Amino acid sequence: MNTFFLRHGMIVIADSFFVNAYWLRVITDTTMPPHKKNKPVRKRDWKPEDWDTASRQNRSRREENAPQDTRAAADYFSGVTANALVVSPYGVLAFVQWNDDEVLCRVDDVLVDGKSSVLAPGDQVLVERDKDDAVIVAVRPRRNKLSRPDIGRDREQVFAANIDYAVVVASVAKPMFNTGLIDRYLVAAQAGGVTPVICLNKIDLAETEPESVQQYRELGVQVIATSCETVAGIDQLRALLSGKLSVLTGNSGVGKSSLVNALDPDFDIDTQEVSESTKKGRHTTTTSRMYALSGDIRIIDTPGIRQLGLWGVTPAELNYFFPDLAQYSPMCKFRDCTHTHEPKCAVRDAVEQGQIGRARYASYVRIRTSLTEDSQS
Ligand SMILES: Nc1nc2c(ncn2[C@@H]2O[C@H](COP(=O)(O)OP(=O)(O)OP(=O)(O)O)[C@@H](O)[C@H]2O)c(=O)[nH]1
Ligand SMILES: [Mg+2]
Ligand SMILES: [Zn+2]
Repeated sequence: MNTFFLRHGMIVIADSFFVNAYWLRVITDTTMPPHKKNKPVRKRDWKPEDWDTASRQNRSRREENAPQDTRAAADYFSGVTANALVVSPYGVLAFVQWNDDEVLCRVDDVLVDGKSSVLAPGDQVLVERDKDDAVIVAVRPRRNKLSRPDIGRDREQVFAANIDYAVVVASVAKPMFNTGLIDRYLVAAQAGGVTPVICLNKIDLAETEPESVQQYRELGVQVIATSCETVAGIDQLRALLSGKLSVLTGNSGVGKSSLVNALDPDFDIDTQEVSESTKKGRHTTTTSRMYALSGDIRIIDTPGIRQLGLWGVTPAELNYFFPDLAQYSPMCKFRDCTHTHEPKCAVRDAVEQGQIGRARYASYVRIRTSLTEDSQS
């Protein structure tokens, strides 16, 4: 729990570092003065493609209110001209990159839901600033995003927006290489419209690469092997990320923050050893934050996540986010085959014949079970 003193002496408690995107609202008239109360706002979804991010319970009601004509809606939202980039949301405040400065802004009420704003690092925003105050009053439609369900609440948490690459960091050891988590991140990236890249870190700790890494290359996912200790692979990662905005995601302790420090030696952000007894990270990074590194690299460091939930993916759709499985599903006897128990299932046959990796199939089944449980709860 963190406290912040505002200019007016008010204390703001910020207890949620991830960003909630349930009520995504855009102001109808972005030229309005920021402090005017009861301004005419319209509750809107972010953009037509994002309507599925609405609360499942409220989805139909919200769709009724949404603009009917997709083109008209896109024009409506694209009217916001951004002049700053969100670096780090912080409850009802947010740091933004404004020209070359980093400025702490208030977030206008229309972009706040409960104790936190709906903003995420990478959001392009309109800031109105006078000599005493800086207020974020509007936000551009998102090109893409990486998100998950907000724990215990039926809404979405977006942890990075408008990103070129989702860098899924996994360590070969300490903590143990975990394909289950990678598979979940790959689904989340595809669901959010983001290109994933796998960064296999801590390669100084193993003689050989884990066998299952090759399957990701075969799926067309770029894999970069790195070590923050020996700096192996860091140049390659730097070249990939140059000129881009990316997000580092993955389990706690895999070395996300260490990679930021390795990419730019001018940085020295907090990192912490993995616990000797549990072999797990200690959740050192507690808030998502964008860094501007040398070499024109912008990168969002995020806190490690133990179990990544998936937002906006139904059990029936999951198949499509596993392209290695999906290529066989048209051959299943039943069109709505879940590939878990049905007879004459081409996917399970392909697993038996070694054409689909068993671990990938196991991930599919595990994720499907969790999505089915979620949709029943
Ligand atoms: N041997 C080795 N250790 C590394 C490497 N990269 C990071 N580490 C160590 O791993 C530990 C965890 O690194 P962090 O960068 O804090 O990990 P993180 O992913 O940011 O963790 P959270 O912030 O908790 O999500 C630190 O002790 C690092 O020094 C590497 O390539 N090789
Ligand atoms: Mg960290
Ligand atoms: Zn099947």
